[in-house]
Amino acid sequence: MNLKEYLKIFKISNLDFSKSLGISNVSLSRYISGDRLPERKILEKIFQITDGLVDANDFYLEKKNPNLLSEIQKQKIKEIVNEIKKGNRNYLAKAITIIESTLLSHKLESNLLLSKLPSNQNSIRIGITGVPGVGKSTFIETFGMTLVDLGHKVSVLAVDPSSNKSGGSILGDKTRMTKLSVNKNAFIRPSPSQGHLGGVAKKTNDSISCLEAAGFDIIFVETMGVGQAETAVYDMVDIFLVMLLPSGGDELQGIKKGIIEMADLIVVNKADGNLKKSAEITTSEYKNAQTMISKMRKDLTPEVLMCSSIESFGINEIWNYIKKFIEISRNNGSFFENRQKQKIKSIWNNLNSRLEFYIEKNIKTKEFVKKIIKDVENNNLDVNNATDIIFDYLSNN
Ligand SMILES: Nc1nc2c(ncn2[C@@H]2O[C@H](COP(=O)(O)OP(=O)(O)OP(=O)(O)O)[C@@H](O)[C@H]2O)c(=O)[nH]1
Ligand SMILES: [Mg+2]
Repeated sequence: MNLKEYLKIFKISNLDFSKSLGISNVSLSRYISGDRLPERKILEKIFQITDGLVDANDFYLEKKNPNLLSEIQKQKIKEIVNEIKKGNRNYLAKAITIIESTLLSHKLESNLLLSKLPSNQNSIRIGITGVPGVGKSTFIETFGMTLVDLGHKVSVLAVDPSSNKSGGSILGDKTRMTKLSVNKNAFIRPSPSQGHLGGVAKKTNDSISCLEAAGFDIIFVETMGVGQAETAVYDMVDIFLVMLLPSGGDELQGIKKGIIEMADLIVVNKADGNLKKSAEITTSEYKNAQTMISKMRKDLTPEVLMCSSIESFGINEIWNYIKKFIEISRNNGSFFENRQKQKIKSIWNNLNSRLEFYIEKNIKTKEFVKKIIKDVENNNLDVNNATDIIFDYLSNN
């Protein structure tokens, strides 16, 4: 990190910093502006005082630092931020495209953009999971339209890293959300289909920030009840809804173990026609089982409700429960506490996924690492020693 950034982030004045270095404020300004390079002793001191965050490279490489945005780029981001705040959908789409891009220049733009967006604590983030075909998209269409009619601005995102169809699974879902997808108070975005779950989750989290800054107060995040995406979605929403088919237990339905325990709300869908009776039975079975379920972040016992997304039955009860859940958690503070925790958690999640990427690109490709792997394959080196050698290299790098 360069020194200027360091002082800004840690809110240290130039004067105070120059004093701790034992140099004049003028000398420090010259180092910061790049007019002069600090001598070795000063570099070492800076390294120590900043806990290694500012090192010699940050001075020598400063002049050709690619990590800087041009004035034109900064201006562009400023314009996007302003337009997003006005609720401009085209700019919102532009912003999300930048967030989802893998180009380095876009990454820098995206960081600047996200740092300028106002946070919005008035929104409700609703996660929805359930096996393919349970009716998540149809439910979001019906429920979403009800909310739009009540004056809300509704957005729909998806986390589906397994999908490599262009545009992700929601593209197909747009045909399930025919009314919502053309409504000016709704915004539907397919899952970023490239990359690992960690990357997709980060992009979804960042998109949520854009949508909230644009005034969307209801954010649906849909994911399939298979794979690992549920936990990622659970960690980005205020309330987590698990949708079930009107027959059989969760194992029979193919719902992964542990998902039911995460639910703040269970909804048995398709309670219509000749499925209604089984929906009632499934609902009461789950209601009875609820007493056994551990509460993860709840002030309410998770509710089990029944609905038909096609006939719009049960939708109001679901909305009332969500409102009650959010109101209680806002009043007792757990809503805000949860969002704070989620923010911190995303730092570690983002770091993990960046580290994974770094190992893939910069470590596995090193000749000496390849040699170590060969040695392990030939039984000349054991796994623990190999791991230690590579980790030592990684942590000293
Ligand atoms: N009878 C009945 N059918 C429904 C209901 N909701 C959805 N369906 C049907 O169930 C099928 C799957 O619906 P989707 O909304 O695409 O399900 P999904 O959970 O989003 O599926 P994926 O996105 O593939 O995971 C469609 O044929 C819907 O018409 C309902 O309330 N009643
Ligand atoms: Mg769907």
